[in-house]
Amino acid sequence: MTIRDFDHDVAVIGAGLSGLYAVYRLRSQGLSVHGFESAEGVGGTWYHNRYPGARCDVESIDYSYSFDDDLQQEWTWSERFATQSEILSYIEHVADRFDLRTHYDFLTRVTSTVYDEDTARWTISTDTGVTTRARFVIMATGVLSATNRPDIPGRDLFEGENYHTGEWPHHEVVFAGKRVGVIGTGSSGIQSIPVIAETAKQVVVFQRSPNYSIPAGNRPLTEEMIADVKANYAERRRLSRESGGGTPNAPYPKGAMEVDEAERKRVYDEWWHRGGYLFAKAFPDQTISREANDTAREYVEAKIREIVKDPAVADLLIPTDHPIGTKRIVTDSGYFETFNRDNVTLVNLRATPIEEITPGGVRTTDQEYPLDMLVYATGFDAMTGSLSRIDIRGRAGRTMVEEWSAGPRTYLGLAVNGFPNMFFVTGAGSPSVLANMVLGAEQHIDWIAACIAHVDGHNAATIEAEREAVDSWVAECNAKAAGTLFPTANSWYMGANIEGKPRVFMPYIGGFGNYGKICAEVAEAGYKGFAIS
Ligand code: N01
Repeated sequence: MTIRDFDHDVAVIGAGLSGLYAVYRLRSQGLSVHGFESAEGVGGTWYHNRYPGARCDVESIDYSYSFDDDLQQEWTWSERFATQSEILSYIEHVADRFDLRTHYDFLTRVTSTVYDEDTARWTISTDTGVTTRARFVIMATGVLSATNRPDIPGRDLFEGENYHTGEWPHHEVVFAGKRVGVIGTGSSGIQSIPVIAETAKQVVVFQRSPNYSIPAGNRPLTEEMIADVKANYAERRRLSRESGGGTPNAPYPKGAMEVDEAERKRVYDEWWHRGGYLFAKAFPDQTISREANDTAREYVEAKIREIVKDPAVADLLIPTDHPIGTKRIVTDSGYFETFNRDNVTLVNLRATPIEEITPGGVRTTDQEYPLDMLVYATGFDAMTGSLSRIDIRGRAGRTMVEEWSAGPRTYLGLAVNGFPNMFFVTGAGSPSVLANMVLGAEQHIDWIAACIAHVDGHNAATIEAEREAVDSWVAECNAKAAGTLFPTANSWYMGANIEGKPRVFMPYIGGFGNYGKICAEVAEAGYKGFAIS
C-alpha cells in the first residue's frame, strides 16, 4: 500500500461538474487540492450515462457553469436540450481550459475516508492502494451515480448482451436486427426506448410503473437566440439564483384553481409547448393541492390518449399511482409515439410480473420473451447510495451508514454532526435534484470555499455542524415536504425504489433562491449552527 508522504488541504471525491468546480475554486484560494475519480475521465454522470437518447432535461444555456464569463461567452450550445456527448465535450473543455485533470487520480475509487481526532485529518483510501490525508474532504460523489441492478432471479444467467443505462459501454452498441428488452420506464428508459426502437428488430418494454412524460420541444439554437442569451447572461443567472428551481422560469402568477377552465387550458397549452418537466410547475399550487394536480393530470392524460393509437396501450401508459410531478416528469422525444410502432411491445409487469431472467430472455408469469439484448433502465440508489458505498467514519469511528440509518441527517445538506471538515455537494438536505445542479454545485462550493477561508482565517482546525442545528434542519426539510404532495409518491426522492431504504423525502423543497439566502445568512452570522475550534 502506498501512503503519499504529503498532506493536502482538501481532498475532492469525484470529477463531475461539482468536483471539477471544487478543484478550480479551492485551488484559486491557494489551497492544495487533490481529487479522486473512479472513471477514466471527467464528467461524472455525463461520463457514465451515454445510453442512446441521453440528454439533459434542463436547457443547455442554463445547465452550464456561470463562474467565468469568458467561458460563458466562448462556449456555444447547439441545441435547446443538449445531448450527453455535447455536455461531456463541454465538461472536458472546462477541465482542459482550467487545467483541472492534473489534480486527479483517475481510475481510482475511494473505498474509505476515516477521521483522526488527534490530528484533525481525514485519511482517504482507494482501491489502487493510494492513500492520502487531507484537512478537508468534499464529497462530490453525485446523487444519481450508484446504479441499481435489481436482484431478479436468474439475472446473471442471461447469455445475450446486457447493459445498464447508467453504466453504458464506450463501444458502439448495435440494436439493428436484434430483439431488445428494456426493463424500466423512468427517464433513462423513456429517453432510450424511442432511439432503440428506430433500428431494433423488436423492442419489449417491461413496465412496472408508468411515468408522466412531456415532449421536450427540442430544437437547434439559432445564432440570434445565442446572441441574445449571451448579451443577457448576467441577468439570466441572477434570475436563476433567485428562482425556485435554478433556472429563470417562474410559474404562472395565479393558482390552477384561481382561474377558469379556459385560462387553465391556455396555461397548460403554453407549458406543454415549452416542453419537458417544467410542466410540473405551470401553476404554483400544482404539487401542493390535489385538486389543482388533478387538472394537470387530466390534461396530460388526454394528450397521451391523443398520441397512442391503441386505447388499451394508452391506458397502461397512464400513471395512476402518483400525482403528476411528484416523480420527476420525464422530458422525452417521441416516447408515446413509439408505442404506435409494430416492432414495440409493452408488457405490464403489474399484471404479469417477471418470474425470472433465463439464458435466452425474460419470463413473466404469462410467457417467455426471447431476447438478444437486455437493457436495465432501473435507476439508482439515489442521493445516499454513492456515499454509503464508501466506508465513511467520523468521530469515535462512527460510520455514516449508522448515522443515517433512519435517513440522511444534515445541516443545510452541507455537513453532518460527528464528521468535522467534511462537506457534501448538492445532496440530501439541499435543493439538489429539484434545482439546476450546475448552479447548485457552484452555490455549494462557493459557500464551502468561503467557510474554509473563515476557518483558516481564525487559525482554527475544525468546523462541525452542531447536533441541534442538524435536528432543526431535518425538521425544516420534513415540514417543507409535508406541505406538498411529494411524499405521497413511491419515488426515488423518498428512497422508495430501493428495498430496505428508509422512507424520507431527501431533498430540501423550500426553493433554490430561499435556500441560497439561508446559507448566506448562516455564513454572515459567523457560521451559526457550526462549532469552530
Ligand atoms: O431511474 P428511475 P432513471 N423490475 O428510478 C423500474 C435523472 N435522469 O435512471 O417505478 C421492473 O426513475 C422502475 O419501476 P418502478 C432524473 O432525475 C435524468 O430512469 O420502481 N422494473 C422504473 O420504471 C430521473 O428521475 C435524465 O415501479 C424495475 C425504472 O426501473 C433519475 O435520473 C435522464 C425494477 C427506474 O426509473 C432516475 O432516472 C435520465 C424491477 N425489479 C435520468 N426495478 C434527463 O435529464 C426498477 N424498475 C432527461
